[in-house]
Amino acid sequence: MDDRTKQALQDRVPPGQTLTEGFPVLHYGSVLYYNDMSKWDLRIAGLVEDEVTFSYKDFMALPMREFRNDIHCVTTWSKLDNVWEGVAVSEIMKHVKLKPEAQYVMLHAEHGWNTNLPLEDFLRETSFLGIRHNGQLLTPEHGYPVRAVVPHLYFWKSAKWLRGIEFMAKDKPGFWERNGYHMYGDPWLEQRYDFD
Ligand SMILES: Nc1nc2c(c(=O)[nH]1)N[C@H]1C(S)=C(S)[C@@H](COP(=O)(O)O)O[C@H]1N2
Ligand SMILES: [Mo]
Repeated sequence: MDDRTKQALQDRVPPGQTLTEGFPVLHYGSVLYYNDMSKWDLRIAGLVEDEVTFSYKDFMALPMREFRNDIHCVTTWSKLDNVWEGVAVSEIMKHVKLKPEAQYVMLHAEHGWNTNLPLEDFLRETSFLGIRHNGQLLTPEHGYPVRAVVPHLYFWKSAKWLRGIEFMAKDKPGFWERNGYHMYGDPWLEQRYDFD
């Protein structure tokens, strides 16, 4: 690798992060294994005119496309050049009419795990609900069947085993945020923890 290529890669790595080639598995609690997708749904609720629920079949019929990104975990690993397939958040939002007070989002996963982020970050064109990573269906460990991916924030905001999207007027801490992680989590600003 020449120096310019090396520098170009290095410019994609936020401060305090180290590149990994693997795909570490990180979460609180146990991995979910589904055997009956007829019981799975994704519920869109909170400050919406009408709640929307996607069954697994409905969800899988939504338009999917490829996304490429770099991901940055707060525990200091970064993984470049991920190739995903998923549903753009903008595609989901075609089915949802937000109330004007909606400013924040809570992503709800299985086991009551959740994470918060501002609405505008959720709505970025780089945010999506992923079903495949590097050509493979998500494994149970990585959030099968559907995980959020919000690549411009630390990877803890990318909820695995996603089951709900809740729109809120005010920010509210999710699971790790209640346990000292930063409310926003910008990797370029090293917004890791919020202890004072
Ligand atoms: N449902 C759920 N999603 C989660 C977590 C979790 O504990 N539960 N952990 C987050 C954290 S801290 C990270 S770093 C990433 C890790 O995703 P990976 O295991 O696919 O690498 O998932 C995020 N999504
Ligand atoms: Mo993490």
